[in-house]
Amino acid sequence: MLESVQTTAKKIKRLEVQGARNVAIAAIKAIETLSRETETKNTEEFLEELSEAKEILFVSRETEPLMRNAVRWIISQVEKSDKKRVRELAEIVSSASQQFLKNLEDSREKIAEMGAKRIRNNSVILTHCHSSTVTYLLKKAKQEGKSFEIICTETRPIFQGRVTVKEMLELDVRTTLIVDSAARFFMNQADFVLVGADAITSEGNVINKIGTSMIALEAHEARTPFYVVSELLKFDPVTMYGDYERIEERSPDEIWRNHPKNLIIRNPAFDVTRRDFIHGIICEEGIISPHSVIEVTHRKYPWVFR
Ligand code: RUB
Repeated sequence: MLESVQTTAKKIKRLEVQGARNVAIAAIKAIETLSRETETKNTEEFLEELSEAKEILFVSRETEPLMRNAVRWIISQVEKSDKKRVRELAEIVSSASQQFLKNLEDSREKIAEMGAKRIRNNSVILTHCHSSTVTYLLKKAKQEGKSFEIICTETRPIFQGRVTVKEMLELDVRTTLIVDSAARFFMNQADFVLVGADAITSEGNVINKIGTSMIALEAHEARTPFYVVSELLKFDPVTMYGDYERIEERSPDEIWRNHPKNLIIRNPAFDVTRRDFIHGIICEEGIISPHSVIEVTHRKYPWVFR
């Protein structure tokens, strides 16, 4: 029964599903499919199966609190229900999943509406990696008739920048691709930087694709505003209670296949950008300072802290 969950987890691990939001959506759908097809006979077995599914999904990528918050919330709806029949519990999973997805959709819309206002005609925006939330915001600005330019880093080692580039060209946006190390060279040409997020910590620091923090430092030095575009549900509550956000380390083969023996290759997928370098977080509650992230998340999603 857990096969479909295993398949989704493999796709997430291999980056066939990429970006925090898409990872969360895939995990939610896998949980929903599992509960629709389950052969468990009672509440205990059903909850046990959901818990196993949760573990499989959580280890597929360790720096993905949006996925964890989503799956935890959906399972909590089942746990607090007084229904006893598996079919009824499965229906709860299904409606909770739909509700969560709808909330994600609404958040993305609000983020895009507010963020697009920051884009003026002829703005030049630098971005890193591929964030579906960032590209949705840019699409919104384009639909509003704004004409702007984008500079994308290629994003070694997996080249997610090429995904961004293709989406921008489809929108007919003037697009320039640069190597990651050219970000400082072009920073003075950018009006601002927009990047996505995988995780937001209780201190207001942001974890995103490796290289993001370097770009933030460069933006700071060049006095170019650096914005993070993110749903608040990327907040990770464990960081509030002492744990650090774990940073996924991926295979060295992504960097160099058939590399010389005895060579050490390190391949962290993400890095931490300190709040001091973040101009603002563009989220569903507005454009906020990283300092207020706990307060705003707590007001909007109190259950995250339970
Ligand atoms: C993707 C990445 C994205 C965030 C946000 O890394 O760092 O900026 O996940 O994306 P990877 P979104 O390619 O390793 O998944 O806005 O789509 O949630």
